[in-house]
Amino acid sequence: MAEVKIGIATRPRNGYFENGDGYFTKQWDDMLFLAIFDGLGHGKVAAAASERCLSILKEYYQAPLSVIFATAHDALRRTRGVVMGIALVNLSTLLLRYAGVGNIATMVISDEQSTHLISMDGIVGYTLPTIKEFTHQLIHGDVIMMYTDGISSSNLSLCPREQLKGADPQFVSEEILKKHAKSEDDATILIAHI
Ligand SMILES: [Mn+2]
Repeated sequence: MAEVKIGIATRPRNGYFENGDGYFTKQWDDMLFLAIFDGLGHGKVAAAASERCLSILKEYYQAPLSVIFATAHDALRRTRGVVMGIALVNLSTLLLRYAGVGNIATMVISDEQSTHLISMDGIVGYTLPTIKEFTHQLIHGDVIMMYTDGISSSNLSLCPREQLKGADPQFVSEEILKKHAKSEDDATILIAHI
């Protein structure tokens, strides 16, 4: 089975203690589950939605993606809601399945090109779209990068591919958070080397 290296960096909006962003990763058998989510707003209300979402993922990560989103949607109805992206990788076949709702950016960075995976409009807990899964065939050496809108995409696009692919993902995640996080929002980035 592939050895996967994962880096994650997250921090709340400047001046806040509670973080409305969250993440959950899990590896079992030959499966890898990667999720990041962003509770709407910031501070306590966003963190409450985010914590509820985390508890659902911990319980349901082995369920089909559509079931995970539907379960989280029900559980988050009386919260501000979250936007969320979930990537599920079969580490034997390297097939990636992705579903995202709302403003979460997910990219696969290969030697030749970067592929953006599509998230659907909506808010988990408020307006859930029909969940569509997208698939993408990975190869060894690919990098999966997921981040919330607290990271500036336009700045991040300047980040060299060699750095993303070459360096330790935890180091790179922390560097990106330092350089490209917006002071006025919670910010999270996850990088997985497949
Ligand atoms: Mn945000």
